[in-house]
Amino acid sequence: MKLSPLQIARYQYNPKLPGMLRNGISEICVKNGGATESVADQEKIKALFPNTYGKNEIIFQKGQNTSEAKKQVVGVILSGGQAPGGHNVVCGLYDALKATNPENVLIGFKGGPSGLLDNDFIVFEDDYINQYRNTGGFDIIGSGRTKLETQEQFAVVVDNCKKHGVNALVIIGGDDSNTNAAVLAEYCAAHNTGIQVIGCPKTIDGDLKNEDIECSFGFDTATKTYSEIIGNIERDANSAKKYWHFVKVMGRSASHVALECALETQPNICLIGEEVAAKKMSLAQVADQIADSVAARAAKGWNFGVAIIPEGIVEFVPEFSVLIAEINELLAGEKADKFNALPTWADKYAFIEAGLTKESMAVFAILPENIQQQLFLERDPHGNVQVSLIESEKLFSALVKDNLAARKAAGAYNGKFSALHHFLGYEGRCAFPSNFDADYCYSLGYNAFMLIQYGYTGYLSKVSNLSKPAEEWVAGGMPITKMMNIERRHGADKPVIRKALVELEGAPFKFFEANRAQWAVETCYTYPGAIQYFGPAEVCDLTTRTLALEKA
Ligand code: FBP
Repeated sequence: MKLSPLQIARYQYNPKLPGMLRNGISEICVKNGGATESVADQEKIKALFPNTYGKNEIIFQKGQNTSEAKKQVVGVILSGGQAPGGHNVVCGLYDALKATNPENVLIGFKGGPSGLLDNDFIVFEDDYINQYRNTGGFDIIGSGRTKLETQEQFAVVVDNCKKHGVNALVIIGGDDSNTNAAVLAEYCAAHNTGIQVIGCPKTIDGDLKNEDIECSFGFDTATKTYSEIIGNIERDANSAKKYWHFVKVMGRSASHVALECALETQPNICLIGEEVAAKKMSLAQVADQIADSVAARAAKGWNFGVAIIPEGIVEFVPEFSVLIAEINELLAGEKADKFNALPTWADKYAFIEAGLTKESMAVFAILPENIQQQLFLERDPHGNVQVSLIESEKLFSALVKDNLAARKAAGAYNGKFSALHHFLGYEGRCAFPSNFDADYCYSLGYNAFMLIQYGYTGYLSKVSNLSKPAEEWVAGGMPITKMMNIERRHGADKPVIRKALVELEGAPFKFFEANRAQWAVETCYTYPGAIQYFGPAEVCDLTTRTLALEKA
């Protein structure tokens, strides 16, 4: 395999550990924090997790290592969407495991949770793992979205673990995967399997965070990658002065990615789904807000601009989510076959018109035809519309175009509007991890092994104080049940980790809110440029603006 110069240089990079983990394995001891309780629904969660609920938070500190000396065989999986730094979690885990006892074994189950079910695995060795240090991607063992949630699946997992003598599993994933890790930990404890389960917080979406988890890994690198591109687009827009760029960024539901990119690049417009929902804005109102910026800038002779659109926005527009619910109902079960058998779009349109309420039909009717058709294309495994496939960047630019045409007809606008569209998602998920993510992920993996070594189960590897230099980071663990509450999912009450949406009272949104009126009309673009891996710390070790504002 031919290596790029950066790849070779990144192999030499030594990720920074929190100060308390730097003295060598023999000098890491545990300091107990208080007992924990879940964020809500305490009695119900406690009843569901009798063996793993309410345990102490812990932090590691310098001191005599008192953990039991025994051979450890640890399994690891990567679960869900790729996020930069996943390889370093595995490397940190491997290094701590081998430093503790060279006889210890790390097994990677391939392709995500399905690898655990199919017993598809590799045993890590130095030569193999060294090729992945400080690199992006999840290709070290692959990932997948199979959900591990039934008792039958757990029994298979335990069986497969026993074949290898695995006594601990590390699950690297987002809120759903870590919810499942907690349920698996409880199962393993209840069945006296002797298998510990530890989670690690991953997702570029940034929605796995709370008072304990300051950010999920991958968010830093992905948003920096998108921000670089958005900054470049802004500079192009400001040079050519002839296009409005509509840039959709990933983030399946929460708008953290969009908000962070806006803080980094100061575009003319950034929509925040959570605000749209809180203000119960209609599609027309959102389009009107964007058109105000287009018109104000056109009045200055600036027929160009940049708008950031979060991927999950449409679900936050109340009238649109009602429309989607009605479409899901319209196509439920066999009705989908009847619909798909209709020969022309005109026939399908008539079917839709007959099935939707008057209100939803009014919303449907204002959508451009390509978006209308997208609502009836691919369905997810539950038969629902895949909202993330909707080209919301095109939807909003089309609505803005109509709005401006109406303004022009009324003599209220006399500019030009030429829109270009971009979708930034996969470009950022496997980038070389920033120094922050390289350090954070390595620390999460290293720390996960220390939790295993000290016998914990049902815990999340926790590294905090992240807005400070790595030396001051605090490593420890907390029971996953602490983050849980009961939510309605697919018609049943389920214990789940609460997803973190953008807080409209939080410092990052407040900063954006205080500045956006000026950004909408002026040209205040900032150009973050590419992630820097080598050079002064103030350029290379920057955290996200979100984290900096939250911790200011
Ligand atoms: P995770 O929640 O698993 O981390 O994945 C997040 C994400 O990157 C979203 O931003 C995006 O909507 C989705 O994955 C895309 O999924 P897929 O990789 O299956 O196309």
